[in-house]
Amino acid sequence: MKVLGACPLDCPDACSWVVTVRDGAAVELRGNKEHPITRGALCVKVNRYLEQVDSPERLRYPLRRVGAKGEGRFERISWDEALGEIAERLTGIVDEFGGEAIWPFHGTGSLGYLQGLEGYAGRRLFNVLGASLHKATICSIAGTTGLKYTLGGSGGMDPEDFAKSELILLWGTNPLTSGHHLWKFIQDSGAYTVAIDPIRTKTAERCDEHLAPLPGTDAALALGLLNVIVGLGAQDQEYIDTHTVGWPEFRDRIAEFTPDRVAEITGLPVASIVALGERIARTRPTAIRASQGIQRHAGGGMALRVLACLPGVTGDWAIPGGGLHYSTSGHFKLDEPALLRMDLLPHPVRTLSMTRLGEALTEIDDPPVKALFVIAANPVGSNPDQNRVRAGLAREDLFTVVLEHFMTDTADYADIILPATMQPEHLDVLAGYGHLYLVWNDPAVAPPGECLSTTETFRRLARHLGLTEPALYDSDETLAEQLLAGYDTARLRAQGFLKITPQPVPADKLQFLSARALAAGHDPLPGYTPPADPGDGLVLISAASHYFLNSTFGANPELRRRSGEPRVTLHPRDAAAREITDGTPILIANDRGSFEAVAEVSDRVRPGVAATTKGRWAKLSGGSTVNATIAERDSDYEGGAVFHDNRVRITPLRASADVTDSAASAMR
Ligand SMILES: Nc1nc2c(c(=O)[nH]1)N[C@H]1C(S)=C(S)[C@@H](COP(=O)(O)OP(=O)(O)OC[C@H]3O[C@@H](n4cnc5c(=O)[nH]c(N)nc54)[C@H](O)[C@@H]3O)O[C@H]1N2
Ligand SMILES: Nc1nc2c(c(=O)[nH]1)N[C@H]1C(S)=C(S)[C@@H](COP(=O)(O)OP(=O)(O)OC[C@H]3O[C@@H](n4cnc5c(=O)[nH]c(N)nc54)[C@H](O)[C@@H]3O)O[C@H]1N2
Ligand code: SF4
Ligand SMILES: [Mo]
Repeated sequence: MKVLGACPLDCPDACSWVVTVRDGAAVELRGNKEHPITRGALCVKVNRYLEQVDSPERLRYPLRRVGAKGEGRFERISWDEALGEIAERLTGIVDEFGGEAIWPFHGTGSLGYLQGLEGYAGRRLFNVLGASLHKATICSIAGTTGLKYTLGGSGGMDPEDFAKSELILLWGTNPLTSGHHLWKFIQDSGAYTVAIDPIRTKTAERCDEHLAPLPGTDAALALGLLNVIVGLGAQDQEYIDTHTVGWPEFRDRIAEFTPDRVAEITGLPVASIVALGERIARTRPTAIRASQGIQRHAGGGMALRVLACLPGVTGDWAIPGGGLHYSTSGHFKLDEPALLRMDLLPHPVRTLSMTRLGEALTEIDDPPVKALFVIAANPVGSNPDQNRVRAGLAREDLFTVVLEHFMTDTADYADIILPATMQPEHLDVLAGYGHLYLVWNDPAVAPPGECLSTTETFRRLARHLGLTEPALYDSDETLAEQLLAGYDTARLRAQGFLKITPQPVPADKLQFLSARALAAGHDPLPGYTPPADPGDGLVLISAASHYFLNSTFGANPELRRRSGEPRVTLHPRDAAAREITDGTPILIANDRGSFEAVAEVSDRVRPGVAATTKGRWAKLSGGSTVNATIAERDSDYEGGAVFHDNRVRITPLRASADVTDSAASAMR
């Protein structure tokens, strides 16, 4: 038997897949050949998904903590005991502190609307309890907000149109690692390709040209390119006059960013800036692919605003194969209100920012967070400020429930662990963020042990709480129907995918001058916001690993073997200055924390920059990871994370005993 499903992971490609079931077991998982983006191929990670499903390490039964928080010692209990205890604790907390003392902390482990998606799973129940709202600030919010200021929406180009481009700028994005299906469209185009990335990534290696600016300076670079374009008189005046707002003001801003000034800010040669500006000026259509990595900086939202203005000046927004693709999420108009049922809230409640978990758990007192539900997230591994997150999770008075597949660094801190189903075992619906297709996932096999879907877990918890609201008991099919009102659900289910009609881009006139930005307290004009880590040392970028998906797969034996030990790459000049050679064990530290790795000395990174990858498990990497060095600081718009705006001191490990001491004392 073959069952259609979809990859649930936080990846733009939202692949459609086919599960082959024999004797009740999933024996094969393949990319769906019919899906126009998946085209039969998954990826190096998800080719091993069934290994994860069948893993001996998989959590199969509810567990109760018997050791200290963080120690990871648990005993098996029944679902009735687990849910009974949770109901009792929640009731006590709501009575004493109010519902807002509960924080449903959602990660991106699954992007399924029913089983995982940030802020969705279980929200109806949390609404009835009056729990705090979760703001998903960890990934893409700054860029999305910047795009909304400029474009009115954040949807952007249809990625399939990249096949029609003549010039493609891969700007702060590494598709061959973090969403490789776009690459086929880039290849089909035959376009001239330029990678703009402080690191010579797998993608940059395959491009015709690579520019390596200093991190966090992209807005200045884009303004410099526009300076060249406008200097040549190559702006599309007709597009500007009919489709944009605020050109005279923006033109003045552009004039401030001469190639000389931009060269100084970005660390790029003047000639490279001028040459690329000239190339853009003469090439239609030009497409920009920027993704989330580029906006993990103090000025990340501003960077996306400026990037979206570029095709507004050249007129590319009006040409198929031209424009900007960041995330297609904004094109999907599903009936989210029907799914979320915010009307069930008894009164307005506060919102807590995902990236400020450490602060919230250790400082907030109005009311304090007393119950934390961790749903498809691994904040010890993936959040900023690992040490502060650990300190918060270690609080004896905090009641932590973790819904998981594996015993992660975060699950070690749980009071109760609830075993969750994996994708071939439950029903779900997803929307791609790197294409315009809805994808459907039917359950193919029965879950192992006593694993339950997130939806069923919350239906049962509602019963244990004695709640009578009928919406808390809707079946998965009903939830999907409510979400997909107006769509042909039968067709979606039968074929596994369905292309949606995109929203117009820009939604109305493109706002060079943004009244919305001004109203939110920001510069109404796009500009350049410099990096903000006040520390010294190299800028450490921790981008997507080829072998892990955030911290998912971080314990898969084969993928760990292939990724090797934790490495930090330094430019030969920066390495020599620190007496570091290739293979030297090093300590990477700042005032927030430290971790250990092996040095890789290579000109793949530009001087002043160091590179590593995200997704390691702390307990499999000597106790801490790069996230111990990252600040819980907000970027410019809406509290976005600043993972790549991170300065660190790097020293050879043997000579750094004193540094370790000072890092440890900084942590205390
Ligand atoms: N250093 C550094 N850190 C980063 C980033 C960075 O660039 N650099 N990027 C950040 C980004 S972009 C993101 S999106 C965040 C992601 O951070 P998180 O949302 O914490 O993602 P993961 O670390 O993958 O953890 C997801 C967990 O969900 C579990 N899971 C998967 N599916 C399900 C399910 O259906 N049900 C349940 N209950 N659990 C499930 C997985 O087993 C996994 O442990 O990480 C951020 N962390
Ligand atoms: N294999 C794999 N795929 C993934 C993920 C994963 O962990 N592993 N994570 C998924 C998730 S959650 C997300 S959000 C997406 C994110 O995917 P991407 O947007 O690709 O995110 P990153 O890998 O963080 O950054 C992309 C590139 O931006 C570069 N970069 C960093 N700072 C700057 C800068 O200031 N300027 C410029 N020009 N470039 C910069 C980095 O060096 C990196 O090569 O990928 C998804 N896909
Ligand atoms: S992680 Fe991305 S590329 Fe890999 S199977 Fe999932 S959606 Fe496809
Ligand atoms: Mo993300």
